[in-house]
Amino acid sequence: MENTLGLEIIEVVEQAAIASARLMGKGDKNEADRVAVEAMRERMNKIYMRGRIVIGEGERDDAPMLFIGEEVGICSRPDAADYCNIEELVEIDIAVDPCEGTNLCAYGQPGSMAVLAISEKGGLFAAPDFYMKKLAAPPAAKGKVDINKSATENLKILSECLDRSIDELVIVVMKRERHDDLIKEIREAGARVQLISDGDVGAAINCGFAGTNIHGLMGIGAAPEGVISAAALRCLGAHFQGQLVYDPAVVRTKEWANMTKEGNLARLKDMNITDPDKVYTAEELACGENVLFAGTGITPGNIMNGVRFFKGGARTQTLVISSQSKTARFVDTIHMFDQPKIVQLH
Ligand code: VTB
Repeated sequence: MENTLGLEIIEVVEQAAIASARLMGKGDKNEADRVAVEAMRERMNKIYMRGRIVIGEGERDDAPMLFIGEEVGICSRPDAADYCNIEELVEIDIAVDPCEGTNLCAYGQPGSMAVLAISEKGGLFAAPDFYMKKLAAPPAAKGKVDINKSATENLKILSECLDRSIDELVIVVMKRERHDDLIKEIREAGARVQLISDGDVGAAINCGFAGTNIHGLMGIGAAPEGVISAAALRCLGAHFQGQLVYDPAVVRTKEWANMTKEGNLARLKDMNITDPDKVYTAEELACGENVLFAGTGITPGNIMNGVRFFKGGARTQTLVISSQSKTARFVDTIHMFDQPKIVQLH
């Protein structure tokens, strides 16, 4: 899978990031998202693959593009038999977030990325549009920290696994009212908190690399983003656990103001999620034999640069993590927009 798709997948996230970056700082998050979706879809549909969106912009009715269930790639077209040897092509599931951290992009803040994860069919958990309690930690703490334990206990475990005192730990938490108690607990336990306004995928991935000075991600973010984070962290051998959150009183967002816990539980049941309290590991959320994560920085982040435009082009940085080749590659690309066509000499 990696051999045939890897390079083209890089271009998918690069194109989405460039499109969004043109709107960086313009204050219009919907437009920053829309152009990324369009660019991602256009590039994806030029790839010889049979892809299906399992995590995307929402259900078909409210998302015109990259909606859940949408088939992408040349070999998904009705006339695919004319182009591809369909029987031989592996069917691929794709989770996308074309502009992760739309607010960050719209307001010129660090940490927005164009991201996706792919795997063979059935290899990614089709997370519903719910919230998810998340715990991410470096490889050394994998399987040792536990989302069922308190933050205080997990900080002790982290400090042992990483061989550093608790006050040397930095934990990322999204700045939300629902995290007030969690933030207080982390601080009281002696660790330091890095508050972010958005973009918990980037924060989770930072936990997978040494030298980022980020040692954990705790708190509640969106579930689809949790699956993309899990895909990256699984490939990196780092820790990720996620548990769906369905109680509006816990989430405390105005979007969920009119929802009820009972109503949400019924929605989950309709989606065949029989155990709504299940704690999923990275390996369960991204269970495929081969998993690939790709992300391009839109605005600058901790481990990746954002898109930088120059006369006639742009430069991007992309992180590609593969479970198959056990590699994390940083791909630095110069895009030449105005390059004249090379004349063929006979
Ligand atoms: C979460 C988080 C994302 O938006 O979805 C957040 O996972 C929205 O949370 O990384 P609220 O509904 O509480 O605002 C992001 O930060 C950006 O898409």
